[in-house]
Amino acid sequence: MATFASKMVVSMFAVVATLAVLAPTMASAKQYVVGDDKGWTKDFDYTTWTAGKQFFVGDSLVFNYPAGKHNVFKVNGTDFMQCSKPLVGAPLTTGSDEIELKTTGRKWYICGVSGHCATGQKLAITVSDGSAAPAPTPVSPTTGAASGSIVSAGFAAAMVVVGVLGMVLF
Ligand SMILES: *[C@@H]1O[C@H](CO)[C@@H](O)[C@H](O)[C@H]1NC(C)=O
Ligand SMILES: [Cu+2]
Repeated sequence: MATFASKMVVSMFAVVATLAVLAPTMASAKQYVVGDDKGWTKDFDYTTWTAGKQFFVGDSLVFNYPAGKHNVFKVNGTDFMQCSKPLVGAPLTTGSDEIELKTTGRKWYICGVSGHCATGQKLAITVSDGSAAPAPTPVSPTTGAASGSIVSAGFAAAMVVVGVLGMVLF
């Protein structure tokens, strides 16, 4: 026969397991201020700034700069390398331009003010699929990045079933 305490334990299993399923999808989107305190400026090494950062779909970039001094063009890899403005399309110019990363892949941005890109005012990032992110799931029996979340979701779902059964049976 079940005590109140054992029912509590079983219920908590269900709660924890449910959270384990939901946690990866609740992973909050990050907002990256490009260049941090320095913002979007000339003579800055944005390659160093991106080092160690992982960008996922849903995250966003914010380009901060004094409006009028700089701008933000989204360009392709060729234009990025050559620091050339795109033939079509207008730049962002507000001085606090937020760009949501909606798709995966390589993304390139440059300042279109003459000469600025050549000093380093250019940003290249790679955006990954958020669902492939290695999710920190403490109940996961494996540490595999891609399979881990699937395995842990299955494991958590099983724990929910166990939890519900437990509550019904005892
Ligand atoms: C990059 O964009 C420019 C226009 O800004 C275009 O002329 C060029 O063909 C593009 N290159 C690639 C590889 O798509
Ligand atoms: Cu500039």
